[in-house]
Amino acid sequence: MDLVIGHPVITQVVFVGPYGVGKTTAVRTLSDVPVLTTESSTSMQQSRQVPLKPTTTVGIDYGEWTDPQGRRHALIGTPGQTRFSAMRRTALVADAAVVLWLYGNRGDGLTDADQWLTRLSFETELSRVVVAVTRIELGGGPELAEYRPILDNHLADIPLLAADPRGRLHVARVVDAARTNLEKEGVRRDR
Ligand SMILES: Nc1nc2c(ncn2[C@@H]2O[C@H](COP(=O)(O)OP(=O)(O)OP(=O)(O)O)[C@@H](O)[C@H]2O)c(=O)[nH]1
Ligand SMILES: [Mg+2]
Repeated sequence: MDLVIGHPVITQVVFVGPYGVGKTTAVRTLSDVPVLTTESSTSMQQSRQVPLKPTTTVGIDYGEWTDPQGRRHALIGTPGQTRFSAMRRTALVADAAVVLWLYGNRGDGLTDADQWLTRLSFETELSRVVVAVTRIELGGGPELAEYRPILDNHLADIPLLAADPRGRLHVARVVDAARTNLEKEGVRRDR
């Protein structure tokens, strides 16, 4: 990968969430430079709710994206597996915007959302977090609106979107929401 020294990146957007939800996919979908990944082959068995996939992120995935207004974003994928959670915490630097990707086709989707927000509340400020729910169209999980009270329980007005990590426009919308949210957070801090 060609990295240009001193290349200005304005926003760091960190993707977090459960194993296999699509964090690496989202980085690959949107990045306009070759993505640097730390994927390793996995021997994890397919379980009821987790897709079988040949690789898992053990460190950081890194891509970059220039939005239509010319703003440059670093896209950072983190590992979903608990055993690599130290890497996630390392990526959650103080000035990062955070996207929590969740499965939208799981019966326990609301519990999962609640547990991830609790976890993140110890690792970052929830005012930096936006929530992106995948796979809603597959069914089997809650309606998008059902996530709202769970989110509000942690912090009012956490942005909530449905998005497919494989869709470029979807991921662009999510990253834009994360950037906008971070800017609002900046305004709140300046007051
Ligand atoms: N059907 C469907 N598949 C999806 C969707 N989003 C992601 N996927 C698939 O789910 C898989 C996600 O894999 P990864 O991107 O490696 O997931 P990850 O979150 O990086 O996983 P870890 O790094 O292991 O935590 C890919 O095969 C995607 O194509 C979706 O909305 N619908
Ligand atoms: Mg990954």
